[in-house]
Amino acid sequence: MGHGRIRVTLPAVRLFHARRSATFLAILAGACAGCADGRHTLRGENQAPLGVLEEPREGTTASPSFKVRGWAGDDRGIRAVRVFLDGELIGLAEFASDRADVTTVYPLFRHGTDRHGWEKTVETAPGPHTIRVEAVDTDGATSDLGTRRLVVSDHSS
Ligand SMILES: [Ca+2]
Repeated sequence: MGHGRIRVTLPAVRLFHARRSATFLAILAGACAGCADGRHTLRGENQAPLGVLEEPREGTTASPSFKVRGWAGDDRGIRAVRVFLDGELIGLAEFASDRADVTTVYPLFRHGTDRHGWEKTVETAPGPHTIRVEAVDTDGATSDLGTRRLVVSDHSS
């Protein structure tokens, strides 16, 4: 008594998989932190975003001002590409370049444009740093696009 444990029986789980009604999922989302912040993609058939952090490469040496670059796409659309420096959100990347190579492989991501290449200029102090990038789709689902460790040198190159 008083453990606060919830018992889920197998028939209930089967019912969940059998009936993915919007109402039922809304109730479930309210009870699940992962659903509420978009880490899970249980709502309907939305797919989590896809993409790659292409630059910088792992272990590289960069100048105090360097570019973070990659691409992102989604079945319904990308809302934002978030850039984290040493675990802190420092801003959003901008969609700055056309990536027909991406839309050729993933026509579903096109949404009338090839502009799926994103970039952000990062300025930071010399020393070791970690860059992490994640994409958020229009439904709020997030995907990790990659993490890179690099060393920032004390002079521009
Ligand atoms: Ca999506």
